[in-house]
Amino acid sequence: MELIFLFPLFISLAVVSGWSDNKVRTFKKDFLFGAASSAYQVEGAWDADGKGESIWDRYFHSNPELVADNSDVDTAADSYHNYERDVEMLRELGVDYYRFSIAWTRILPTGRSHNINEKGVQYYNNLIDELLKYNIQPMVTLYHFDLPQKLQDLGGWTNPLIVGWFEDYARVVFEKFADRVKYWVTVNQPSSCVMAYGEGVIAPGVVFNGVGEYLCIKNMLLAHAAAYRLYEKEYKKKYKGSVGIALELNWSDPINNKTANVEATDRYKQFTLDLYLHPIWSKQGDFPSLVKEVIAKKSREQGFKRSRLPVLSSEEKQMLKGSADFIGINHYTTNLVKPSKAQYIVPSFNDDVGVELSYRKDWMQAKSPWLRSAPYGLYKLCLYINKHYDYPKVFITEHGWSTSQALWDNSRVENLRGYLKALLFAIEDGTEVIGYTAWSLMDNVEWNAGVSERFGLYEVDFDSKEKTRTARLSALVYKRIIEKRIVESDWTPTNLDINISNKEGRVEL
Ligand code: PNW
Repeated sequence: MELIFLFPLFISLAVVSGWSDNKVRTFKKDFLFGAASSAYQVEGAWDADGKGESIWDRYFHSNPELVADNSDVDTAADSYHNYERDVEMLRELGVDYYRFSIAWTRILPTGRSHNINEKGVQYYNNLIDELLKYNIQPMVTLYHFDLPQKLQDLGGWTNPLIVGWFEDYARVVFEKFADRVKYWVTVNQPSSCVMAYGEGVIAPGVVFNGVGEYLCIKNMLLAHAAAYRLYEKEYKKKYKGSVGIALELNWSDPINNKTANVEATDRYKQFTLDLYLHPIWSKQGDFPSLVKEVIAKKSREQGFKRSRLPVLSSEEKQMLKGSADFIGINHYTTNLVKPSKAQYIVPSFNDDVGVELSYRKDWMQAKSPWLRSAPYGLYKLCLYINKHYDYPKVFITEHGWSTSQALWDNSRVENLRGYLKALLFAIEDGTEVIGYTAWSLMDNVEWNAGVSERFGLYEVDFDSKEKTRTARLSALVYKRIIEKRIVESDWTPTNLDINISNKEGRVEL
């Protein structure tokens, strides 16, 4: 692998990881700290109390061998029965909010809104009320990968009618919970469309490279906008909440300064960042022109009569533009980029982007093969967003690190500290960050990886009937950061005992 580096990359590494000055940077009092999970990954109880089947239920039940470690994904961390303990953990950490998602099929078993499952509604009422009892704000994600199977039977995210189905679902959720929920995330990571409807390597496993993913992306963005507009029109005045979308926004740099690598990196950014940001936050709206041109040209050369990237009508562009109160940033890692040789399936998203990714060998490696620690990437991502989209409000809706099961998770602590320091630099340089969300509150079903890659601040003993949760070192360090509002480089507790955090200094929202 080529590892010759760009001069600017060196500079930014020095600025962000060198921390050459001795200035102590603090998180202001009103900066929010939280932790996250998602329904499928923690709840279990996949068919309890009238819950309908989701695409992940179907996907794993029909192909059990796809769960890498053969773990019990149907039970997961059993948060359906353990939500009180989950809230207790949040109180131990002293966080301001909990980001969790609603399982569409728990509330609407068939996906359609004519049939509401009140027991499912009750579960989320219980969770929300338990959080609020302790002054922890709920941040609710409407959709985190678990589509009702019934809707998948009609094409799922590739069917444009899903925009309406999602709006109807959002209305039910807002009617039931908007009186108590002030932070909303419509959809999590439309970039997952590539694996879900292009490569078919996650649920629903539709292999339709180069076509399916773009239909999914368009419809998911429009579904987001429909939910945003609904809230704006019918709930915002009364409840004054904010609504955003969570995007997977990782950083990338050219592997070296050769023009071809710089160009490839620009293209990669447009396909992985601007594809989602541009329709919502740019003045012009629409998909980025480079993305439109590349896909249109390739489609023509491949014999298609029209571009594989569907167009956005002027009405759709209008609906999307400005349809968010904040950018939810899910940031995990950084990649180095060079152009690819002809090596991908034609047509496919990867062939359209046309790059090959690598990384620096000295970037710490997580348990997940795709995940390496390069904190400067978060800093540079924030600056990129500020430059291109004029200093929008951002919420770090996810950032995290995977390890083995161990409780003394020193690598997670190092990763957490590094990224929070980078975030403090980004804030100092003008980024408007509302809050930071650690992924994840607890170990959970890491999709196809089962429970073999642990992301939790709390370990979950999946072999125990109770799914016992135990604080890791990172939980204590995170708690301390939240209390002190600074990132110390060397604090280590002598043991892993953790108590309910006292709420002094906690902001009233
Ligand atoms: C997120 N990447 O997915 C999801 O929102 C979570 O459900 C998931 O558990 C978590 O991150 C950890 O994987 C991502 O390749 C998957 O950079 C892959 C990437 C980023 C986010």
